[in-house]
Amino acid sequence: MRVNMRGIGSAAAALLTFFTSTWALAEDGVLGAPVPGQIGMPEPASTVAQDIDSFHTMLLWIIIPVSLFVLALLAIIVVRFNEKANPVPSKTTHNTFLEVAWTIIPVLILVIIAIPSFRLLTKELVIPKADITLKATGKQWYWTYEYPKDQAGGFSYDSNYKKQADLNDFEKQHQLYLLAVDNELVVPVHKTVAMTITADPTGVIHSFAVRELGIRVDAVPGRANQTWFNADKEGVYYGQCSKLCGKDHAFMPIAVRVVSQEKYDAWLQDAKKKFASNGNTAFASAQ
Ligand SMILES: [Cu+2]
Repeated sequence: MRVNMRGIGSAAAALLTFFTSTWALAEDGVLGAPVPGQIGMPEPASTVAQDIDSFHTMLLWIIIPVSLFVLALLAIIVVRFNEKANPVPSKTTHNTFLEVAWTIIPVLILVIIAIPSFRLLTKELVIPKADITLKATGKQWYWTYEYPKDQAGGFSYDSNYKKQADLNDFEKQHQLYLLAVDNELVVPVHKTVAMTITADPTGVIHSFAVRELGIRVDAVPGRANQTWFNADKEGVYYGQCSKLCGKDHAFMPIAVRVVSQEKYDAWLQDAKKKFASNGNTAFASAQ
């Protein structure tokens, strides 16, 4: 049978166009949302997210050889030591060399994994000096964002998912239903943003997670958890509540819009007026 190389070539080209076009940039930066046919991780937009990706890749390079090695051992046992091939089994019960080896080698592998793992955890948990501190409160079932008095004039607003009918053309085109929200969280690019994450005291546990920014923190009633990110690309990044919190768990997405400092300042002026009726928040940045 003759293989039609031309056909395969054009199919591959079409596929490539499909993948690259769905990665198209939003009007003002990266679109940090899943795309149809996506394979692998979305492009990281913070150093923590980059480190999470490289740690994941490193684990893959360890897991694959380990799995193949175990598979090979199993295959050898099945072929060489079945009842037919090996009618008189060995009565060996101990082999000091083997026992030491199969203890030490896995321990070494775990140590090799533990070092970058702890380094990454430390990076995530030790909050660097923040340029802005924001607060997100998980409620049933939406998020409330607060901007501190001393850094942004102190205002708060609710962020609800957009109904199908309210989606704009861009959001429809990129299938952002259940990701797009009415009021996004807006932050400046290249600035360290510390976030206090909590949940409504009368509510349930949620989880604030945005993959491309490398953050995922539980929002627990009565507890103030902390996380941070420093976005290195302008764009809009989507996340979802990542703890099963109840009937509308799927309907409380997170949208973070990363903009230039000028655009952020302009947005801040508008937002202060727009959300003034919500009352000033007493929330201060505790820096
Ligand atoms: Cu939730």
